[in-house]
Amino acid sequence: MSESNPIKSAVEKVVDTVAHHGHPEKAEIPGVPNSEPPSLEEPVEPREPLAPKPDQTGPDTFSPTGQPTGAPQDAVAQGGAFLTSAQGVRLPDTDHSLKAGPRGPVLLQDFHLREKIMHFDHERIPERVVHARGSAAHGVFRSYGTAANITKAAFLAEGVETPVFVRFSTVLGSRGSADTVRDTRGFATKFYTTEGVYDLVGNNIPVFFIQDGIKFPDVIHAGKPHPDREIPQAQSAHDTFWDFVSLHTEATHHTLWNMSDRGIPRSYRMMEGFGVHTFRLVNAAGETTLVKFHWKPKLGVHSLTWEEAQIINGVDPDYHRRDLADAIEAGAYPQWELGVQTFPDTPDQMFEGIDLLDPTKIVPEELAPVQPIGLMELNRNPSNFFAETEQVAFHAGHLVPGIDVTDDPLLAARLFSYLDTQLTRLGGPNFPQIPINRPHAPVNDMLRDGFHQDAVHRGVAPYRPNSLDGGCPFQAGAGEGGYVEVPVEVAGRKVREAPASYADHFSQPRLFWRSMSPVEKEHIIDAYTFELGKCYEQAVKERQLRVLANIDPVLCHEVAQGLGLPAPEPSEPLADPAPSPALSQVGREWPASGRIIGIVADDSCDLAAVGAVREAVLAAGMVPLIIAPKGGMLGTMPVQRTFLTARSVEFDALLLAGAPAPGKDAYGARDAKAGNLPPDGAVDPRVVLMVMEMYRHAKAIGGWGAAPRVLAQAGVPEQAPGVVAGEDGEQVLREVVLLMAAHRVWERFPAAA
Ligand code: HDE
Repeated sequence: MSESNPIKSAVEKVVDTVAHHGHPEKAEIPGVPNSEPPSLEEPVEPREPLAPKPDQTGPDTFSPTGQPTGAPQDAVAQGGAFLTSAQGVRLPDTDHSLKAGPRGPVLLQDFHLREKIMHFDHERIPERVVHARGSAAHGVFRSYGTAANITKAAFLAEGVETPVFVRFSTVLGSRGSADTVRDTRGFATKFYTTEGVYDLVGNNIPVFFIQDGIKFPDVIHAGKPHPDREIPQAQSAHDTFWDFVSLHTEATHHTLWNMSDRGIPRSYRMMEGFGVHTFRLVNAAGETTLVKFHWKPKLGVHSLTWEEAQIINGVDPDYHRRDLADAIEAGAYPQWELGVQTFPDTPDQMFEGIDLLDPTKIVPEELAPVQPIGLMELNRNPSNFFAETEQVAFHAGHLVPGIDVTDDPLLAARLFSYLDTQLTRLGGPNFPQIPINRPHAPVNDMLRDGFHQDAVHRGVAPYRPNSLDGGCPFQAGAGEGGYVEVPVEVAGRKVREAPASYADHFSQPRLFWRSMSPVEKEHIIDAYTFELGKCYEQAVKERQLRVLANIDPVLCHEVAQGLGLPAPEPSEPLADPAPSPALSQVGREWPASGRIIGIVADDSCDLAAVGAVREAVLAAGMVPLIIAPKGGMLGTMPVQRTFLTARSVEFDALLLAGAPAPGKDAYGARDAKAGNLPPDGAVDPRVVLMVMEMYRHAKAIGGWGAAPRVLAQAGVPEQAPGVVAGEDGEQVLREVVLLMAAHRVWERFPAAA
C-alpha cells in the first residue's frame, strides 16, 4: 500500500498510529504455532530446538537474587538435539518401557519410565483461589515524570523505562473456564523497577463488593459454584450469589458495574484498570498526597453484547486470551496510560464528601480529573504459559519507596493474603525466586533455605548485627533508598465497627445508573433480568428487587416486569447525584488497530478486488480473515475460515464480496448451523446467519457486487444504519472502518430509537 492510498489515510483517522508499531517479523495473520513451518513427514535428523516465535520471550534473565546474568533467554529453555533424562543423560527410546521380553512384565529398574511418570503425576499446582483464569504479556512502562512532584518512586521520574508483566483475569471461574463470562476482570501489573518490584494489583471495575477484607471469603463462596453440585461454572447468575448480594447491600455498586457492559469486555486491550483503594504517595520532601490509580486504554473501553458473549463461550472459550496474544503477534501492541486522581491528605481522608477509605465509592472524574503519569505498552508474548503466566505472583504489599498504603480495611486484608496464598499455590516461601517473579534490583535479604531454594547464598552470618560477614547486609535509610513508612498517626478504640459513612450503599449506584446512555441502561436491565431469572428462589429475586428500588424505580420496574413480579417501593429516600459522563462507554471515537474484519468471498467474486481490500485492511493495522466455502487458497489468498468454522462473533465488521451459493457441506450432516433445505437462488445459509448476527449485534456490515442478495436473505435493509452497500470494495471498506470508530452501530439497539 502506498502512503497516498486513500483507504489507508481514511483508516488512519481512526487507527492510532502510536498504538500500531510495525514489527519486523510480525505475522500477517496471527496464530502461527511455531517459528518454522513443519514438514509433512516426521523430522528425523537431530537438530537444536527451534527458536521461539518473534513475538515471544521469557522473563528477562536475572539471577534468583536479582542480578542481571546477561544470559540469553534460551539458557533457561531446553537445549541439545537429543532427548535426555532430567539428569541430562541421553535416552534411546521413550515409547517402550523396559520389559523382560516384548510380552514380559515391566521392570522396576526402568529409571526413565519412573521419572517420566513421576513428573507427569505432579504437573499440576493448585489454581489461584480467585482469578484462576487469566492471560498475560510482557511490556514496558515509560514515565512522563508528571508524578515526580508527588512521589519519589524512581520509576515515576521523567523518562524512566521500566519492564512490566501484566496478567488479566476473570475472578470466579476455574483455570479452564471460558473467557467471556459476565464477571469482574483482574488487571495486575508487575513493575520491575530499579528499587525492587512494585505490583499494582487492580481490577477493571473501580469499586469492590465489600468494605472490609474479613468478608472476602463470604462474597467468593457466594459467587463460586454451589458446593453440592459444583455448578454453575464462572457465573454469577445463581441463587447463592444473589442471596448474598441482596442481603449485603454494600455490594450493590460493584454488582451494578458487573451487570453493565463492563462485565463483558470486548478485549483485555479495551478495558480500564483501577487500583480501587486510595494509596498514599510521598515525595522526597516527605509531603504526602492521596491518589487513586487508573489505567486508560488507548483503544477505548468496549464491550461485547450479552448474546455475543454467550455464543463466544462455546465457539471460542479462549477468546480474550487469543485476542491479546494475536494482537501482540500481529504487532498491534496495546497501550494504556497510567493516571492518578489526587486528593489532599487531610486527617478525615474525605474528598467532596466521599470517603476515600471506602472501596465501594468512586470519585467522579469530573470532580477529580485523571492526570496522566506514564504510558504502558505490551509488546511481547510469554513463551511458556505455566512458567510465566501461571507462576507469576502478585502482592498488594510489593511496594517501592514513594508509594504507601492507607487504612482501607479491604487493603489491609490483601496485604496479608497475597503472600499467604503463594505458600499453597507455589509450594513454599521462595516463590520470589521463580524467574518471572525475580526483581531487577539486587537482593540481599537474610531469608534462607526453604523448598525450592534457587539462590546459593554465601557467608555464615544471615543475621544482624554480625561481624563475621563484615556486617553485611547494611540497613538503608530513606537517603539510601530504604522503604520508610510514612509516619502516620494512629489511635482509636479497639472495635469491630465500620465508620458511619460506610452505610451509604445506594447513592453511588444511582450515580452510575444515571450516567448511562439509554442503550447501556437497557443492557443493565437485561442483565439483571437474565441473572435473577436464572435464580430458583422467589424470595431471592424479590429481595434483590428491593435493592434495585433503592437504585432507581425505572430499573426496578423493568426488571420486575421481566421476572413477572411486582416492583417494590424504595425503602430509602433516593439521592440526587449529578451524572458522571466519563462512566459511559458510548459517544466517542477510538482507534481500530488490531480489530478483526471478516471478508466473505468465493470463486464467483472479483478476487482482485478482494485482494486489494485485504491488503488495505492489513496496511491499516487490522486483521483480515478470508471466509470461503472451503479451506486452502482462494485465488492467491489463504483462507482462514470456512463457512463451517466461521461464526459472526469473531469479527468486528463483516465485508461481503458477493453472494456465495450454498457450499458443498451446507444442509448436510457436517454443519448444524446451516439448517435445512436450500430455497432456490439461496445464499449459503451460514453466511446469511453471520449477517443476521452481525446486524443484531450492531456491528458494521459492508458489501459490494452481489452482496445485496445476502442482505435481502438475512432480512437486513440496505439503508439500515451501519450497512454499507456499494460498487467498490475499497470505498466500502473506508466507510466501514469509519463506522468501527464508534465500536458499534448504536442506533440499531431498540433503546436508541
Ligand atoms: Fe485479590 N486475591 N483479594 N483482589 N486479586 C488474589 O492472590 C484477596 C481484591 C486481584 O493475576 C489471590 O495470587 C483478598 C481487590 C487480582 O495473579 C488472593 C481480598 C482487588 C488478582 C487474593 C482481595 C483484587 C487477585 C488469589 C479482600 C482489586 C489476580 C491468587 C481483602 C483491587 C492476580 C493470588 C494475578 C488475586 C486475595 C480483594 C485484585 C487469594 C483476601 C479489592 C487482579 O491472595
